[in-house]
Amino acid sequence: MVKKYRGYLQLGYKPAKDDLVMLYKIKPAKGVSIEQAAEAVAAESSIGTWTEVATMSPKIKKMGAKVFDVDGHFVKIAYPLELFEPGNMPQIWSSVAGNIFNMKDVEFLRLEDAHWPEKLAKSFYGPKFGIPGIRKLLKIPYRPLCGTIVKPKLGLNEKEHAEVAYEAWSGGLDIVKDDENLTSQPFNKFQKRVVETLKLRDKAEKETGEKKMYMANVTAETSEMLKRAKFIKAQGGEYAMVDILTVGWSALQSLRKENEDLKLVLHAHRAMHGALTRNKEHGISMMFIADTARLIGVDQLHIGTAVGKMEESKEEVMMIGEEIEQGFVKEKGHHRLQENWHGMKPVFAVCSGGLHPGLIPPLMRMLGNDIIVQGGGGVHGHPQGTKAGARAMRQAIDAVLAGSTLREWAKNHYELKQAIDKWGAYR
Ligand code: CAP
Ligand code: MG
Repeated sequence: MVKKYRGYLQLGYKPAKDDLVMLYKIKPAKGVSIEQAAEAVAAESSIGTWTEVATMSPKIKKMGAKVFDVDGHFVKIAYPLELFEPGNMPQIWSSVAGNIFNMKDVEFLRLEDAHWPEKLAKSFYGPKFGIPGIRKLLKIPYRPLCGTIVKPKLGLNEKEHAEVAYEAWSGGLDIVKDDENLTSQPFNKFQKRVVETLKLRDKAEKETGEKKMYMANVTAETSEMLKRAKFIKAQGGEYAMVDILTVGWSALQSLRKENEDLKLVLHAHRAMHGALTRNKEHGISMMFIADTARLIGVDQLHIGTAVGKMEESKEEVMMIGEEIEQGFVKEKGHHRLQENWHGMKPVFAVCSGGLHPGLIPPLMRMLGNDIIVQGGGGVHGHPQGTKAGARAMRQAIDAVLAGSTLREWAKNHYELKQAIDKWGAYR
C-alpha cells in the first residue's frame, strides 16, 4: 500500500500541557504497518486526508496530530488544543471518535482513553452536585445509597407506578428510578406519573423521616426533554434521569446548561453503551464515555457491577469507578491515561443490573461506600414483594457496614433471609 499520510509520526514527541492525548488500540489492515495505520488515524482525526492537498500550508501542517508513542498495538496521539472548539462535545467526538473507525487502513480500532488538557476540560460545566452535593441533599454522609428501578419496565399505569415507588421507599430505599424505556407512553404519561409519584414520595418522607428521591426519566427530543425537566422542578422534584447515549451529547449539554438554573441532580443511564464498548478490539471504551459524561456534568453514572447480569470485568468497573470519583488518577496498563480533574466534582458511581441483596458484600468490597446500589428484579422479585425486597437490600448494606456476613445477619432479619434463600449470598 502506498504511504499516503506523511508527517504525523513523531515518536518521542513530548505532549504539550494543552494537548489532548488519546490512547488507541489499533489492529492495522493486512499489509499496513502499525505506524502507517497510526498515521492514518492521526491524519483523519485532525487535519489530513488520503492524499496531499494543494490547500495545505506549513501553518496548518503544524496543527496536525502527532503519533508520539507506539507500543505493540497501542498508540498514543497528541492533538493541539486549537483543533477543538471549547465546550463542543459533539465536535470533539467527530474528531477523535469519528471517521477513524471505518478507515480501510485499520482492521480494528478501539478508543481506550483520553487525557484532557485543563483548558478543554474547563470549557465544560462538570457535575453540579457530585458525590458531596448528593450526600448532603439526602443527608446520608457515609453509607452506599440504595435504590430501585420500578418493574415491570413498562406497563404499569401512573398510579400503580407511584404505589410501587412508595412501597420501595417505605421499605427503606433512598431512590426510585424510572426504567430507561419508560418516558411518556399512552399507558403512563410523564406528567401524571411525576405528580402521582412525588405525592407518594412526600408521604414516604413524612412516614420514615428520611429523604426520598424520585428519578423521573426525561429522555426525549431535546426541547421536550427540557420541558420535562422544568416540570419536575415545578412539581418539587429534585432529580432527573437521562439516557445519555440515546439522547446524544448535544442534548445532554443542553440539559446540563438548563440545569444551571434548575439545579436537579442528573442521573445518567447508559443504554446502548454495549454497542460501543463490548468489543475489546473495536469501538469506544466506557472509560471515554465516562470522561465525557463527567465533563458535560452528570452527577451519577452507571458503571456496571461486575457481579450482576451485564458483561464486564471487575478491573474495568473498578477503573471506571476511580476515573469518575477521584480528583486524580494514574495511568493504568493500556486502558487508562493519567487524569487530573482540576477540581471538577466527583460523579457518584451507580451499580445496577442483576443485583440482589446477596451480591452486596462483593460489590461493596470491590467499590467501597461511594456507590449507589440499584436493584430492580432484586427488589420486586422478593418472595414477599417490593417492600420486603427493599428491606432486604437495606439489611444487606447494614450487615456489611456492621462487619457481619449476610447469613449471620439474616438470623435476625427475616426479609434478608428470604432474599438469600431465593438468590443466594456471596462473599
Ligand atoms: C436494572 C436495569 C438497568 C440495567 C443497566 C435494567 O434492572 O434497570 O437498566 O441494569 O445496567 O433495566 O436492567 P435489574 P448498566 O436490577 O432488574 O437488573 O447501565 O450497567 O448497563
Ligand atoms: Mg433499566
